[in-house]
Amino acid sequence: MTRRIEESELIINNDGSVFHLHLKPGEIANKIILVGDPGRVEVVASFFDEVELERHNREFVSVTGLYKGNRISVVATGIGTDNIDIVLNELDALVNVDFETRQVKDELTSLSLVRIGTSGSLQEDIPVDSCLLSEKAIGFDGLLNFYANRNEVADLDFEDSFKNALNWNPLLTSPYVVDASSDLVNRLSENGFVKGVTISAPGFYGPQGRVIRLGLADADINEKISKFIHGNHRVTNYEMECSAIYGLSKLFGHKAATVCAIIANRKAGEYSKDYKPVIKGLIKKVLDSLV
Ligand code: R1P
Repeated sequence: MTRRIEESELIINNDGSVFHLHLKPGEIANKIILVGDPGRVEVVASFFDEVELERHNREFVSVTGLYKGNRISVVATGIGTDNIDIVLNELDALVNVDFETRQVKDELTSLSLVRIGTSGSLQEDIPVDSCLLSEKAIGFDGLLNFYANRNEVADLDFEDSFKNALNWNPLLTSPYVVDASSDLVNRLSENGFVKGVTISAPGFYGPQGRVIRLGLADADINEKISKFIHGNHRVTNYEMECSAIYGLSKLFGHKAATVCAIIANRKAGEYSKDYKPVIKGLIKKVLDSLV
């Protein structure tokens, strides 16, 4: 007999939907595209042959439909790894918790999650309007450190070498490093995306080394990050969700990968003139890789 999950811990709305996503069990597909921007959901859904359902609550916008006859969902997460904690836990509950008995099911479902995002490059040779597949994520956000067994899914060797190279500031949360699903990376690689290591930051300005009016605790952090090498890996880009998606997916037993349009090159100081067509092309490639 498994534990009954209390009403306060997994909140189910009166209509039977999960607290934030407002989706009911059965309303999401096993293949899910995650996007940060709620407006991007409509762009993904515009490729669907037919739409089965649309739902929204706060920034969490979801559509389930068919693409080339395959059931796919797209869910907007909004910005940040704190939102990813909500989205991943609720998506997992929708497939792996029985909402009637409030118990974890005996037979678990593994989801395939692909994030399509936007990102800033930390290497001069990765230009704006290119697309980058994150083989590994570094979490500056600390989310995974709240969960048991984080060490079992993390690349501890990479973490140590990264912290040493950066002379890690003890006032910051310890970074965690987690790999993408190799299965999804292999499938997405067929599109010829540049591969890299992505930092997810808990902010857009200071936590990504941007100075507008406020100075940084470590003014050289991005320089050190760009030069860092571990084995055949270098750190390629910043965004704000990938680490938590990889970390929680590994703990839950789901598959995850992230592909981003590079819309800024932080080394060259450049920003894309119009990244929307790049995102559109990226969505089509990811959809075709999933079916
Ligand atoms: C910041 O502007 C947002 O853009 C990036 C970051 O990860 C953050 O969410 O991704 P999205 O375009 O997917 O939102």
